[in-house]
Amino acid sequence: MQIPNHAPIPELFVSYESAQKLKAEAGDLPSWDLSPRQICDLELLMNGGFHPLKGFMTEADYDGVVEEMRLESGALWPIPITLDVSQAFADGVEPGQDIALRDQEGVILAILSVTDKWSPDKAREAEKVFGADDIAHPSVNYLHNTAGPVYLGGPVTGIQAPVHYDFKARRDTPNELRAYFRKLGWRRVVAFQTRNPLHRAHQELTFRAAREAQANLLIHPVVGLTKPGDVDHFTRVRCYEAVLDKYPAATTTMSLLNLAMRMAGPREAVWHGLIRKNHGCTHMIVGRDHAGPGKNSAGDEFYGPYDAQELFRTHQEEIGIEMVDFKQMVYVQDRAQYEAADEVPEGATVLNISGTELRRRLREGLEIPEWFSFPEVVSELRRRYPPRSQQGFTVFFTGFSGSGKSTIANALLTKLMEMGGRPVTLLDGDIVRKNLSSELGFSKEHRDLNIRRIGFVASEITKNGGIAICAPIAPYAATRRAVREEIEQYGAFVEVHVATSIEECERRDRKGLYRLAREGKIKEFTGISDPYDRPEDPEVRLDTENVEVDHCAHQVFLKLEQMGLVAA
Ligand code: PPS
Repeated sequence: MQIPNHAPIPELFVSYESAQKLKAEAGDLPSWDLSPRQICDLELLMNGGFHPLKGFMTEADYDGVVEEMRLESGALWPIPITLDVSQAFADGVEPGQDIALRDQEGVILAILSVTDKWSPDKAREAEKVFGADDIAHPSVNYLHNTAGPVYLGGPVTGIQAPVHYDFKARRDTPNELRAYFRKLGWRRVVAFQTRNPLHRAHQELTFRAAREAQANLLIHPVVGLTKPGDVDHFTRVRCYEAVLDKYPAATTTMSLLNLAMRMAGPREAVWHGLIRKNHGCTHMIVGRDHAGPGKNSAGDEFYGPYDAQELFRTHQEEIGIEMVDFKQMVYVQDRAQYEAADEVPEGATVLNISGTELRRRLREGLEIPEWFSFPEVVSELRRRYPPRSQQGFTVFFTGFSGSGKSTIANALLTKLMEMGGRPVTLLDGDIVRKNLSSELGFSKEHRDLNIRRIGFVASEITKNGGIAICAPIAPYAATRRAVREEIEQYGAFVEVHVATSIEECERRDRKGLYRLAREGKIKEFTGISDPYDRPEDPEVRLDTENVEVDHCAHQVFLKLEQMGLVAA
């Protein structure tokens, strides 16, 4: 049943006194530590954002939703809201039992009275809900590779909402937004769902949508989980705040929605509509490719560009919210203004900058024109995505003991320090073993741990805009790959293979260790009695025999220049 916008939406919280009592009792219950996605889902279940759901879905609700977008009651609901758990946890829980749901710090947020426990057919869920059992779809990937194998369902009793430390004043429950609209006398409100920074085209289209619907505007960005690789919400919120000033006074507001998106295109649009209805909106903008997940593994789009609008239109009445379908806005150069793509006069010059092109310009520090975005937004994005020559990165030397890693790494360190600009740290094998890994030996397990520690420190340095130079032996390819993946989330990873042969290292034997290894006095010695996986595709491979150290360091420096990591 739809709740009229002037009335409050039912929440799942109990009174403060009951919550205190429940909290004390819940200490004895089996407890499940919620994943970040489950915390988002639970928050919207408890605060009424997912009304009419009263808990995590039962098997009957789930089947109905997967097959025909309907709960057992017949109500429209397109996305499964399920509590996935591990097999081990599920084995210890039976229907009829209560479990405590905790956040990642262990705070009890709710009690789930388990009525259903089942192992879902994930391939069917993927096909029906997301349109294909293809892990190129982020939610299908999540379903198969992150979600647990068993679902628990049943009603939820809310004890307390998840705590947020960021942008508190910008977060509103459905009832808080309903009350706000009532207080301001906003009877018609058009919601704009977004997971991206707003540029001029978005401002133009939202403003027009509000005018067309004769409504006030709610910018309602998602700050829960969005598509992997999106601009982080801290940056986005600062950008949104800058754009808010561009709307006529008192027409527009912004509120942050802690939703975990599923990128389910058409079904997601319907879901967003139901959620916005619960938040007291009367209209919602659905644009081209709403909540699109990108391309499938064959390189084609998962959904047609207007599938979301079509499905929304079919169910509009039941959702209880009117769709404002939106045409793409483009900049018409001759008229120096934005216009709907389908209204542009023939022959006019139209300008556009795609998301990929914007990222390229940010990366390379190129101009982003005024017609495209607001200077405040561009400067926030530039702060977050400085050009490569100002970003952090890691140079990771690998090679046998005595291959020359430390000497070349030191020479590179000096060159980079001489240049200045960014802090540089050298994590040399020996130094790390003294300071970070003094308790470790040279078993495979200990070497892995050692390299992972180096990787962690290097990733933190890289994330914070510094340069990390690492110089361990790092003999195992799999561990080097893991470190690369960790660091590449934040900046470049430059693998340098110091390819001095084992024969040459042994001939040099600068520390006398090879002789001891040959005599069996040092065990598990790399290259003698322990393996070394030769890097297959390093960014740089150095031949050190008959070559000056300085020349080797220079080769690495040239590579850094070529990659745009140091200014030419
Ligand atoms: S690893 O495998 O990456 O964890 O090794 P690393 O931390 O770089 O440490 C290598 C230095 O330790 C000395 N050493 C040994 N190396 C290889 N195998 C064994 N068993 C061993 N025992 C001691 C050696 O001096 C290495 O220093 P470098 O600077 O590489 O010559």
